[in-house]
Amino acid sequence: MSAQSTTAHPVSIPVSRTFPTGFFWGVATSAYQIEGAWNADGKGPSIWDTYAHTPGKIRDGSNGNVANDHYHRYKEDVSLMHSIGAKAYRFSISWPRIFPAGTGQPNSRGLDFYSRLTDELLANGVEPFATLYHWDLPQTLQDKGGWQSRDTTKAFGDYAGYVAEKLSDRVRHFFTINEFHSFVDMGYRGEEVNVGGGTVTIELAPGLKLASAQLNQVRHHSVLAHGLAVQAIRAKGKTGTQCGPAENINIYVPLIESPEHIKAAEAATREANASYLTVMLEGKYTDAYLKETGRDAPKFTGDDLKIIGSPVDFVGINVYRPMAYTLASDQPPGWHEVPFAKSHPKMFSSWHTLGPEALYWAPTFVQSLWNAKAIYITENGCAADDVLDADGNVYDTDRIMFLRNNLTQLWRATADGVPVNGYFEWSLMDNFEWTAGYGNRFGIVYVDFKTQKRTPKMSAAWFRETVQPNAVV
Ligand code: PNW
Repeated sequence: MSAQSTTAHPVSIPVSRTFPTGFFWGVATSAYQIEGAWNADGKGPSIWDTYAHTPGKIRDGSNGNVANDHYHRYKEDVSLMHSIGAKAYRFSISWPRIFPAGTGQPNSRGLDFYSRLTDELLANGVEPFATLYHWDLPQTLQDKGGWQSRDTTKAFGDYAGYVAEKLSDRVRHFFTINEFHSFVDMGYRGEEVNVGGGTVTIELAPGLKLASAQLNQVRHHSVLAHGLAVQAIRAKGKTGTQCGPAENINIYVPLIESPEHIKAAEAATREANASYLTVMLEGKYTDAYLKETGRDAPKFTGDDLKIIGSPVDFVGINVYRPMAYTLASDQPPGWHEVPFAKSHPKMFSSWHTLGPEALYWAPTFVQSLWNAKAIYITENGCAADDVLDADGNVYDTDRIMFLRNNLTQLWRATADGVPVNGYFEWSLMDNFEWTAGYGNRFGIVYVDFKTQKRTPKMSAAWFRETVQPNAVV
């Protein structure tokens, strides 16, 4: 076929898979992972400063002291967001920048940073979405028991109310807490994750190994803190300020999509999230959870449950992978988990089993189980072993494959009428990936950590070409 005939009959790409009008296409980051400036302008230490400074905790011996130096380079980073077409940005606020000791006197220089960042975002047409807790607890509070102490829940509510009061004239959406399940289960016990052919253990700060009863109490405190924050934001924020959680939902995916297996996967999902999303959205623990935990169940009052179940404006969910595939079973509890095949494909991170259908079933079940009015995909993305090519590009074919397949499944959910209002790609740029250090690159922008030079990867070009027609093709 000649070049001429190709021109005469160009391949046409039908733009049919469009997302709802006004869909927020965003990118996400978190404070400790990008800001650096760990002790600048009056900031107090957080548990992540302490943990990363402890030898042996981070795989490459690194820490977040400098990270992406975003604290000083935020203008460049916002203009990067603008250039790759992002319409929204989900960032987190570092609690110990605002309250260096967790409670008491606020530090105005800390708040000023987020105020300047917000102004810069709005000037660039990027909508700010702020997360109030992305794991960097003030060390002073950890020294008093951290999330094992009920006092921390009150301190969090007070901090949330203060930030809402100061920023809600410009920030209209707040996420209370990021990934309850991760920071509690991985931080206070360490978690074994099933992957094809084995398990990997993941730990996060503060790196404790609590027994079940104590762990369940920390879980309870995390959702109580969320509820207190929701109430504080309502009390102190401008009218119309919206808030909700950002949880990494444990999603069970039906291996075969027929009604009985779908129903089984939905029931499994509700139970698998009993201590977090289910109690926040139903205002009570499931019978099965209380029975299963028995003597180790959390201690709580009826008032606690009312606070925990405070109505939210939206449900944010982080979706990276299916927790498991399921099939219906005639044995209780009505489903059984199908282990991932040994050769089941994975992405670069040790825990990252590939299963794009999770991005269809997660919002679908959030609506069917809890009748959510609005849903945000607060994180989705993957790490890759990215290299800067001699021609200056990063050809991250694996990430583009991952995003295209995931977003096709998300589109399918919106086409079915599931109210998904936005999607935040994790992450805007390579950053400090917790215990994996700087080796696991999650960005759609490449970062040379020696020079701080940012280079958009091919996936950033792909992202822009998705945002522009508001469709995944
Ligand atoms: C999330 N898993 O963590 C966090 O919110 C981010 O800070 C982090 O950088 C990002 O995802 C990538 O890891 C996760 O085991 C940790 O499925 C573990 C899992 C998922 C997300």
